Amino acid sequence: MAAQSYPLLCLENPLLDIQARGDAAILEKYGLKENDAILAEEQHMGLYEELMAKDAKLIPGGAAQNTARGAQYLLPDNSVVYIGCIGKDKYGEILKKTCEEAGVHTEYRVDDAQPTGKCGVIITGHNRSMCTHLAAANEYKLDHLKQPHIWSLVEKAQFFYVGGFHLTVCVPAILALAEEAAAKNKVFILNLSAPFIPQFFKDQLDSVLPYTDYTCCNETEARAYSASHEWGTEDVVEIAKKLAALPKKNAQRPRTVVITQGLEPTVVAIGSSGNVEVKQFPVHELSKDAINDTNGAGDAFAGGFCAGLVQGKSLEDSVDMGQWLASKSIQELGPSYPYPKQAY
Ligand code: 26A
Repeated sequence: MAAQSYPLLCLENPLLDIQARGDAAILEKYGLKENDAILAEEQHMGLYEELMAKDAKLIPGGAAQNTARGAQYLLPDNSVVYIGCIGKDKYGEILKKTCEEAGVHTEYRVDDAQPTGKCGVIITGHNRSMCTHLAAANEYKLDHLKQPHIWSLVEKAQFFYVGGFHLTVCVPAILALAEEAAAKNKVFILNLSAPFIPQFFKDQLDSVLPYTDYTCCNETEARAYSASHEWGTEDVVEIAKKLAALPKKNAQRPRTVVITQGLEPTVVAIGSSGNVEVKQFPVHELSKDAINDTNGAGDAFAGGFCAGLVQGKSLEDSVDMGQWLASKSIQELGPSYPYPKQAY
């Protein structure tokens, strides 16, 4: 029997979110900013138990895994496969089951030694601070991707979505997907994921960026990219234009840069040989009372946007699908989507 094919293949770090409401005191205790995402160090290890004691909820997370579930929410059955590394434990089982229920096919590497990764999420008002202990998620290996039954899924996929967070884990696997996309004129999408990626993983990011057909980020990540490359501008439109105009491996497609900025309009820059076009799309505003929490809003946007691309929709429609799914997700607890399914 011919193996199943999935048009959209996503790669990144499967994590379980441990999410609770918090306050300035707990942020200060662990040296966290109210709206940020960082990698946990020794001094953060007590955070997870402290959040559990605050009646934290365990919610499936991992940025690109949220995006994979989001895209599948809007696409026909069997459209999305997600790849990453989990541990041999209960948390890993929860992630697998959640993806299955969302109709996302998973091909996890299962690490023998490390537990499934977790992300402490502290909610204060409409902000979320995330502190990730990658554990097993840090053990993803190119060998896993190159196994024949998995590489055949890569060969059958037409769209690749990689979370920039994976730049801290396995650049060779990201580049293998990027090369496949460039060689066969498939679509490669990268999310910058967090300010610390352009800041501290600049070289890794710069090795992948030339392959991107779509580069997605929010305004803070865009500014962090500009700062780390000494562009001398904080203007989101300027940064979008400059990102779009960076060198590109596959000259058959222009680079499209998509920058979300919360309630402000989504900025899109499309680069084609020295001539960059900019468009802005206002968001459909949600009343503040309707917001549950913003954890996963950007992932949901990316999920809706990718679903549009996979369906061959216009840029305008794809952005609209992203904004629609983001507004649905922020009305749920954590990076989740409404069930029973709502139609776009
Ligand atoms: C490497 N890091 C820091 C991370 C993450 C991450 N996903 C992958 N790698 N830090 C936070 N997240 C996820 O981001 C989602 C919200 O956008 C969280 O698990 C959360 O679900």
